[in-house]
Amino acid sequence: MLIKNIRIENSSETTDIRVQDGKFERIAKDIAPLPGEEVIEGKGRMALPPFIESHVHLDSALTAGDPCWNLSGTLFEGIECWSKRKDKLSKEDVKERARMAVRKQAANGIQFVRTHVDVTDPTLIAMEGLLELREELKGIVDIQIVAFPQEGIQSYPNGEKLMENAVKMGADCVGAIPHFEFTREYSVESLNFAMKLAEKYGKLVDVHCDEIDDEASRGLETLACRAYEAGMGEMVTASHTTAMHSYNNAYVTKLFRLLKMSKINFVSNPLVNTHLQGRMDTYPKRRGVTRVKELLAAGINVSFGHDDIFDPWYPLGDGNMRDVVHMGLHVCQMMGYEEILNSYKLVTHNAARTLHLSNYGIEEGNPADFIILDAENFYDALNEKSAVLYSYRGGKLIASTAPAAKTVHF
Ligand code: 17E
Ligand code: FE2
Repeated sequence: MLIKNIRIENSSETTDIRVQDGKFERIAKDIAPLPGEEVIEGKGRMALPPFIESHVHLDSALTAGDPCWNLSGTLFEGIECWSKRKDKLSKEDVKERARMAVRKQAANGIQFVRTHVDVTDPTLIAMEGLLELREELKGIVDIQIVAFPQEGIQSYPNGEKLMENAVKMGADCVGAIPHFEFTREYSVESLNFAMKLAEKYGKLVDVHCDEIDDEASRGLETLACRAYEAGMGEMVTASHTTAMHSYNNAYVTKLFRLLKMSKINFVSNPLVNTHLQGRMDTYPKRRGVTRVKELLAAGINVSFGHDDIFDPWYPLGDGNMRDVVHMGLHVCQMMGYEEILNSYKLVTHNAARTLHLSNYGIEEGNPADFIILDAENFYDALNEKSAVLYSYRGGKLIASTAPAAKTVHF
């Protein structure tokens, strides 16, 4: 297959791309078609490496309102609603909803997903379901699974055992939720446990860390310190870290030294955390999104996640990373021209680093995983809500969208 006249990322120039045996065989200007070769005219549109969803909860996807709506809009009421829904889970129910959610994601150009799966359930049924779906979709949309202790490790009956069992079953990453543990001591203990578990089994770590508007919630310093001391920083991710929004600047200045030394990754979920945080405030209301702009300026790796698709924590969402980027740029005040133009990196390259993907990117020799947007650059794509026209995985078309035709009658 030969794609003519395509722009790679935000390039001002167009090029041609030959895909052969599922790989980018050649990227150069003016490649002549081989006899019988399929030729696709790129028309100067933009090609990107596929979008990556670096933080979502597929086990709860598409359950909003069942059995109750989260009326307060808090994280904690969401956890209560979910706890009731958990009683009704079956493997087929989990697989079916998660599969529907992944199909929505794929339609929007996502090919790699990191999902958290709640393991505070003695049956571990959601974990079983997601592990099966991971196998089913391998090579089409790759799923990474985090063993996520929604109701705590130290604060939930047999929490440690459930975590270890989930890892033995095949989870890719170890999670934790320090801000939800009963005490500060449990919070520290849970992080020590998670790091040791990951080290023992050679797993990545992704912690729901300080997702609360409490400036005293300081799981992050413990996580970063353990990661630094174990030399595991690049394998470790701190998700949410919304308390950092409320930390005082003197503390943040001190903290950033450790964060940089530790080399840990961050995932911010601006869509969901602007909705969930600040709920106990009157006015002014905090935004509750971590300090993305400052983390990036310090050279720390940050990606954006959607977090939820129509579930107890978020009543909207159709798995489109563009919505996440749009909200994130606003709420983090990253609205300079270059910041908007390059914001796709938050849901592509930066996320690839967090997920430890190899051979990712439009380069000769890599698997031909890419998407084509109906725009010339990402600034326009974001502003005009341009469709992801094609999503190719290993050179095979896995999703396509016909752009809506708009007519103005004056
Ligand atoms: N669980 C949690 O602890 N935090 C979240 N943001 C979601 C689930 C979606
Ligand atoms: Fe989350």
